[in-house]
Amino acid sequence: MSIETSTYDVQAIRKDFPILANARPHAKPLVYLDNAASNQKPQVVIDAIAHYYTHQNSNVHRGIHHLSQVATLHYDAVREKVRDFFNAPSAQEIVFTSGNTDAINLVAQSYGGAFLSEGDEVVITEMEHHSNIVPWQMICEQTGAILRIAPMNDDGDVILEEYEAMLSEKTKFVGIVYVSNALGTVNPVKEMTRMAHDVGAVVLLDAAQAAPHLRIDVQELDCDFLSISPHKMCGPTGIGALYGKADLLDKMPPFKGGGDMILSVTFDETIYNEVPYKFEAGTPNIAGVIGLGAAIDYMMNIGLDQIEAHEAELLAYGTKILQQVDGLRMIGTAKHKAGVLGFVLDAAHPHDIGQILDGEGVAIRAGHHCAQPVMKHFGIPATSRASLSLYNTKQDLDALVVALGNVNEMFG
Ligand code: 7TS
Repeated sequence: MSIETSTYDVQAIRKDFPILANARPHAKPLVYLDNAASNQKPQVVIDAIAHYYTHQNSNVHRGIHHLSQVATLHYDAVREKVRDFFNAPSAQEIVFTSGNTDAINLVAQSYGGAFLSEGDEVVITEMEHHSNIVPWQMICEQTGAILRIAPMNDDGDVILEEYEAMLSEKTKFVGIVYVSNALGTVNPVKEMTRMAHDVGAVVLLDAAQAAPHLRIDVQELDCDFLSISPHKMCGPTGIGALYGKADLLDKMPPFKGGGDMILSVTFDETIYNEVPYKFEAGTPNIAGVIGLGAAIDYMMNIGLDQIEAHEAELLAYGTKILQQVDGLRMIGTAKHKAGVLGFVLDAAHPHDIGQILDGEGVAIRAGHHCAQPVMKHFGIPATSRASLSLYNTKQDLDALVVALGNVNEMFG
């Protein structure tokens, strides 16, 4: 790969992703626009995982033998990479989980279970992914806390005045999606966090769709927790990472019990390990962590600002050319968006669109995108969604528009 500082060499980047050339769905070149669901992996990530299993495989934090020490060294080194990626103050504030969903459940059950009580309020927005809704419904049911929903307008922007008015001394927790997976809205999370802090609430940012596209600085945002979904950022599946402020993680009880999360166990008493190990019970996904480390290196080598600029250009281009398709209506028209082009077409149902596009090698997602309240807001069962990654090109979006023209012809 040769990335010059002044130009973004997307063709060189594409060569890093073997699947982009290898996969030929229905004997067509692959146009992969389902990156919000999961994006593709560069060879360096695939190699890092293979290298780990070929040369370093062993369990971590328990062996005095050479391989276990090597595996532990590489595993813990990734914590430092994630710290750097988030600009977190300390690597101890990074907890590895099995995914973004697992990270949110950890916070809801551990923090919520310990610190929410009857009558307390938890505020989330109308545009959350189900994984930042259901864990809060569950913990509210368990504790008697009340879940409140900050509404959005028809562009897909949170109505900030209503959000602010909803916050009070009763608000103990606020969960906000940083970038909506269904709409692409980039929420003003720094301002929303400040508003929540003004009433003493603790804030979690769901950055599953932000981390692939935007530079994240947890110190600047001042959020209390932030979760990511590495398989949407060139990393493997089955691994997640949670940032949490040290003082909060310290006072939270463990989420899961088992090996590695303890200092000592007797039948009378168990003393828990320090953070972050207190939250990492059992043998972790070591290969997944190694792959995440390689993915972060890969993205940082290209440059997070360069990725953001490239994708912003694609998003503007895609928005412009999609609007030229007959009968197409964008769902999600916020001013500040990232990565996502959601739409409906008069002529056909999203599932039919998805299927016809698939026949032409164009992979998009059709459905409710695990954000059913968003669909309800717009009074539709589903949308079609094209979502971007750092290797996409204007040609990919041109292919999408040509394929949508074919849908219109078939159904028109
Ligand atoms: N939060 C947001 C904003 C998401 O987009 C997703 C996954 C999750 C949480 C859950 O992450 P996971 O990695 O634990 O599953 N979003 C999508 C999507 O848009 N299409 O498939 C998965």
